[in-house]
Amino acid sequence: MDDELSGHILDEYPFTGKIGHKIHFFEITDSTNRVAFKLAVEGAEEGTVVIADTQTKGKGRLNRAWLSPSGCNLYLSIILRPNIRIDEAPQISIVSGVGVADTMLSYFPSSVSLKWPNDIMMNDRKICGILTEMRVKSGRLDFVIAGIGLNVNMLKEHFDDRLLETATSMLLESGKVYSRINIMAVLIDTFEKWYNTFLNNGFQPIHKFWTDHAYGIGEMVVISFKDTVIAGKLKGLDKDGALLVEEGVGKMHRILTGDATVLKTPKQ
Ligand code: BT5
Repeated sequence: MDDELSGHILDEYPFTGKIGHKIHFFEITDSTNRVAFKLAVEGAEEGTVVIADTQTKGKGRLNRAWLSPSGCNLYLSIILRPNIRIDEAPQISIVSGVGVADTMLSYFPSSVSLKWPNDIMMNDRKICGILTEMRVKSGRLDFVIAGIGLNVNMLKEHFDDRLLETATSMLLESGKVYSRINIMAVLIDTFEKWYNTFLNNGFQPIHKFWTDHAYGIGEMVVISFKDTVIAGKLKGLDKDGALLVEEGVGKMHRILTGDATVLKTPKQ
């Protein structure tokens, strides 16, 4: 595949905003989130980006693995230092999802949706996962790492059997090969736009975008977290970013963490 992503290409690219003013590129690393976390602990500025061509230990949530083959996808982590309360930090996960979904909408205007808590879906398949990790220092939010894994030119042979059923890439959706540097530039720009919207105007505009593009609203959903399972109707996000699931009539659960399985009703 001739879609090269290198330190040299990134050095030449005019990232003019706050995000991407400093980019650390690795041909190979274990996890860009781990590297970004370490840099942030050492004092790296907000907007610093860590990106790799491939990861040997790409992380999902709850110690799950993120499949990270070389030469085809984007694996990047952004250091953010928002001046918000600790209990507002999970909203950064939603802000990040909105940034990626809006990026995808400029390539695929009709088939992008956001699945709680952190997946970007394309035609019912996962095209991007987001892992946010934070550090609290002296009782205050020190930083948040927004880790984004976006499947750009990934081919069927890159997936294992299980992911073949559940995952996709931009190439698989359109038959086109994309320039990763161009996608990254749009992603960084769009991410910054939504991050600034959040900082300047609060969570409400993020909530609106998420709701307008949510996956599975009104459908039955099963939420699992550790040993707890809740089944009910997916109602949306509350004003703070928690998921609302209605079990039976009127018994509303406010869910902050977990995995969602949407049980889609077959289309007539
Ligand atoms: C996520 O976790 O979706 C968060 C993934 C974040 C990855 C980025 S890459 C850059 C940065 N550095 C890191 O080390 N991580 C971040 P979760 O919701 O737990 O989903 C993980 C599940 O997604 C796995 O158990 C698989 O089922 C599936 N999966 C793994 N690799 C995938 C891929 N490339 N595309 C689609 N699905 C995948």
